[in-house]
Amino acid sequence: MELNDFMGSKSGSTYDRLETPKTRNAKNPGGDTAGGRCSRLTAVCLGLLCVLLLTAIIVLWVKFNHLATQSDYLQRSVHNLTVEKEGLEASHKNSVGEIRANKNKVTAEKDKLQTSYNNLIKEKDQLQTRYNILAEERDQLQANKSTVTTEKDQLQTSYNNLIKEKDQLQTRYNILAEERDQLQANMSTVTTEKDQLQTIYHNLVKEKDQLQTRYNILAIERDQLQANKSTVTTEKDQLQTVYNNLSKEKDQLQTRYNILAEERNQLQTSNINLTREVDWLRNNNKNLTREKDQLQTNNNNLIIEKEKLQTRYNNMTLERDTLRSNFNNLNNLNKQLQTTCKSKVVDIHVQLGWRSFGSSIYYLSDEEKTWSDSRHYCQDRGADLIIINSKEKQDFAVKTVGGKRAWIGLTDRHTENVWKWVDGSALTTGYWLPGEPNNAGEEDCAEVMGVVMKEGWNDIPCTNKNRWICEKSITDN
Ligand SMILES: [Ca+2]
Ligand SMILES: [Ca+2]
Repeated sequence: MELNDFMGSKSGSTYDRLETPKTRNAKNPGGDTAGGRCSRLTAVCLGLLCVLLLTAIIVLWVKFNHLATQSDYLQRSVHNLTVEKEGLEASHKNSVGEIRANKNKVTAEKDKLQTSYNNLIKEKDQLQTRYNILAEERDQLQANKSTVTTEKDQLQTSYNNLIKEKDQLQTRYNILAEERDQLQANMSTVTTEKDQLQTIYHNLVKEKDQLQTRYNILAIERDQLQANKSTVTTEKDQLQTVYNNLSKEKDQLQTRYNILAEERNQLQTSNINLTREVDWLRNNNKNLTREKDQLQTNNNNLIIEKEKLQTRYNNMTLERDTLRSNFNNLNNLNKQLQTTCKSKVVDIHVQLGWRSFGSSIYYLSDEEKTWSDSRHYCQDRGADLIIINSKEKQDFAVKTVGGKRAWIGLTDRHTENVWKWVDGSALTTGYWLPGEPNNAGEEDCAEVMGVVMKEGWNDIPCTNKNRWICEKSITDN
């Protein structure tokens, strides 16, 4: 109604304001064209304005309704909150009342507890006192307990000993019981035997009486027999003498019989052997006769051959004597040539720097080579490194190197510490310097030193370079 009023009032006024020009235009058609156009434009603008206003009014109406709804909701909420506040206030009042009531109860209980606490303090003091008393009693009891424990241990020991003694006594008792049982068994046996013996005794007494009677009879018979015995004894002695004589004769005869039997057996054996020998000799005789005939034939042939050989032997003896004479002449010539040749060889080598000593010549090099190269040098000249196998040769070598040093033909390169000469012979006597050979750094070749106070041998590495001494035997050439 308000909106309609509003629209009606608005429309009416606007219409009034628009009515005038239209009316004016209607009143003046075709009079003023520009004024009509202006009026229409104004009317359109007013229409648009009205539409805008209407739209704004609708939006505001919608918002108003929304706000009214929210306001109702808020009012209901406020109402609910008010109700709740009142409920809470009532609850608060009730709670305060309860709390106050509880506080009074708690205060009363606190008083009771205080009273109880005081009572408990008193009881605690009493208990403390009683506890102290009990502690003292406990200590006393503890002391008593240790005493009792000691006594208990002693009693336990005594008890154990008694147990052992009891066991021993039990064992002895068992043994004694067994012995007693055996003795009882023996006693019953002995009693039985005693009864038997009693019976036997009575029987024996009877027999003794019978025997006494028989003994008397026998005594009489014995006297008679005693008389007979002396007679028989005399006869027995005579017969014994005869028997002894006969026994001796029998033994002699037996001995002679045995000797004769042995002789007979020997003769029989000899007879058999002789028979065999006779047969064997007969056979041999036949064979020998045949062989003798053959030998006789052979002997005749041999005599003929011997005569032939004797002739040849005589001829050959003559030839041998001639050849021997020729051989001696040639041998002497050979020795002269050898001597001449050796002296020539020595002369030639001496001219080349070699030195003569004994049956060999020696060469001391001026240059230096390894042990192997030095040896090759010597071998290329029909010689080898020097072999020092005597004191004279050692002195000669020392004198030859004269204050220097040189390789000799001694090495242990094949087996460590087994020194051998270049001809393969083993070292027997060495002239080593003190402390040598020491193989200090694989030293396998020997050198001779002629330095004063150091005249002897030393082992050094074979690859060292050194002078050397060649040795060449004159008798080999
Ligand atoms: Ca060595
Ligand atoms: Ca050495």
